[in-house]
Amino acid sequence: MHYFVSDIHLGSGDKGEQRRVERLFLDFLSKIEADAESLYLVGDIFDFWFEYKRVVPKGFVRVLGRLAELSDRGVKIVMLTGNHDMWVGDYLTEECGITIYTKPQTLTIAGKTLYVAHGDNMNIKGQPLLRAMNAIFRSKSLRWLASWLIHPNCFMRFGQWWSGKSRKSHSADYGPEVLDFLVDYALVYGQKHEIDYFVFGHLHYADDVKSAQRILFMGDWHSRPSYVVLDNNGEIELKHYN
Ligand SMILES: [Mn+2]
Repeated sequence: MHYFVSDIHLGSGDKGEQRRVERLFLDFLSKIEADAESLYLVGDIFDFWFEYKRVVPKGFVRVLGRLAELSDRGVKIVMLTGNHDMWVGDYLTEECGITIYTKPQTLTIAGKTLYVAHGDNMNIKGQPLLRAMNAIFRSKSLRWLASWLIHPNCFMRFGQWWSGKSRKSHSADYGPEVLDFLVDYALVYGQKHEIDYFVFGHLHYADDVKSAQRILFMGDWHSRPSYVVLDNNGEIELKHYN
């Protein structure tokens, strides 16, 4: 079996909430370990991650330990970074055996072709502010400069504040219309490429869209935990997790 999750946002909320979500995710990892061949972490696993050459953020040790253990046992673990954790370096690869991708991927799994992406930085042509922010956040030289100029305590404080702000923009009640821009993206992309399934996170709204393309959206783990599972016959399903 092949599992996909996104938007765990580890480290967000107060201490109690952080621990609750961490335990929920650990519980999930225990349940899937019996039959998991691979696990895809589709972005925003951490609410804020910025890595220096010799410094990483505090916290999440249980999850990191568990992921390392799964990887040591032969489960393939892949992370596609999200807008909250795009600044990972080599730590998660070296310590936990996780393969990191910073861009959307077309993957062949169980005989199917999947297009897997967090979902940020896509279909934003008409949004100059968002595009500018993306260019700044993704700039390798700015990231390098920041890591030499800004003390980790300052950067973490800023990042955690920024992440909280960004996340609150998700917390309003909204419906499936929030998915439209990624559905549009998939419909256009699917006309030119042979894709069996699209898998996205980012919008914190779980849904299984069955139109001209099959597009699965995973929700966030603070309000509506869900995941996607692909079996070895190539059947895919969105599941809720409580
Ligand atoms: Mn998110």
